[in-house]
Parts: sequence; structure tokens; C-alpha cells
Amino acid sequence: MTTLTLIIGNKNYSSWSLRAWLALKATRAPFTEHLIPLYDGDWMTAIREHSPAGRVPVLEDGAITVWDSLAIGEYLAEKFPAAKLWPEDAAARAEARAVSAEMHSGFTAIRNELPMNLRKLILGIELRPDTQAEVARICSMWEGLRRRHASKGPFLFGQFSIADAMYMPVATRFRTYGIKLPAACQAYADHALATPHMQEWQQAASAEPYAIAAYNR
Ligand SMILES: N[C@@H](CCC(=O)N[C@@H](CS)C(=O)NCC(=O)O)C(=O)O
Repeated sequence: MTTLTLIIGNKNYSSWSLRAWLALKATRAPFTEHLIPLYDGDWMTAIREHSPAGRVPVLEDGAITVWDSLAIGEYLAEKFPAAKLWPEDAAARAEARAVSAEMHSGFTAIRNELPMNLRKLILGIELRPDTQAEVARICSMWEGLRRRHASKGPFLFGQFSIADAMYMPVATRFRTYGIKLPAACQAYADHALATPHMQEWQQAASAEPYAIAAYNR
């Protein structure tokens, strides 16, 4: 059995790393974590030693290298079927893949206007209209999923899935930027943020010594 290694960026800022890390933690498989502080020293050379794409996260499993958070999720779902990283029901699984892809390829206004910074509360920000529209789309998605899957558990599709990992950095932004949310949307965000794995990541982010000036407005 090879040892899995997950190469990640700063826990405070690297939202894509968080997504892959949450999926890997959900498998309960032991793994080695290798953190490369972004924009620090020779950080790009260090990342390129693991992936020519020059981005984190990267998963190494023996001779196999998988980069990109969603591809890592898919790889883990195949390798650890018992973890049920995708819903078992085919229709729910298709929808979970669709909302995960929607996050992966979209919501650029939220990503640009509200960069992840777990250590900092930035309240009173006036959201641009396109950012407001994305917040509304995400809340309507979360509310609809929770309504339909509530009987199976507290996550988007009942049990924790890759979809929850993909949206966790949105929940953190809603908290750190003090975004006012409808009650059901807020309830899901609160639940997600209180999960033990997210708490573990948050504590590590709070203790990190690195800071990226551009993200610390
Ligand atoms: N689509 C990629 C995005 C990865 C990504 O952009 N990662 C950021 C850190 S969160 C990064 O490596 N940034 C380095 C850079 O900006 O060059 C994924 O899903 O993993």
C-alpha cells in the first residue's frame, strides 16, 4: 500500500486545497500533508516539482499524480468506494456532479470579490450586483438540496459528499465577509463550518505564520 501525499497551499488562503483535503479526510485514509506556502520564496519551483500545472492541490499516490481539486475528488471516490464521496443514487450523483462542476468552473464574482481568508473578518462590504446574484444562486441551490435530502442527513445530499467539500470555501466566505443569508442557507453554512474536519483546518489556518499581503486587505 503506497502512502498518499496531498500537496496543498496555505490553509488560510488556499480554497482549492481545502476542497481536496476535505474529500481526502472523508475517506479516513492515512495521508501525508505537504504544505507549500504560496507566493513565498521559491514556491512555484516547489509546486512544479510535483505538478507541471503549477497549482495546488496535487495528490500523489505512488506513481500516480492527480492535480486539480475535482479530479482528486473523482480519484478518491473511485479508490475508496466505501467512503461514498458521491451519492449512491444515480440521479443524486448526477446532480452532485453538476453542482460541483458549477462551483469548479464558475462563481467567479464571489471568487474575485471575496477571496478566502479564514483569519480575517471583513464586515460591511457592499457586494457588486454580479456577486449578489451568485450568492442568491448558491443559496437557492443549497436550500433546494437541503429540502429534498433532509431525511438522509444534514449535508447537501444527506450524507457528506464532494459537493459539500466544493462549497465549504463559500461557507467560509459567507462567514468572514458577514454576508446576510436566508435562514435555511445560513443553517447549512453553520452546519458545514462546525464539522470536525473544517474545525481542524480552521485551527491550523489560524496558527499559520505565513501571510499573503495581497489577500489581507
Ligand atoms: N482548478 C484548480 C485550481 C487550483 C488553483 O488555482 N490553486 C491555487 C491555490 S488555491 C494556486 O495554486 N495558485 C497558484 C497561482 O496562483 O499560481 C483546482 O481545482 O485545483
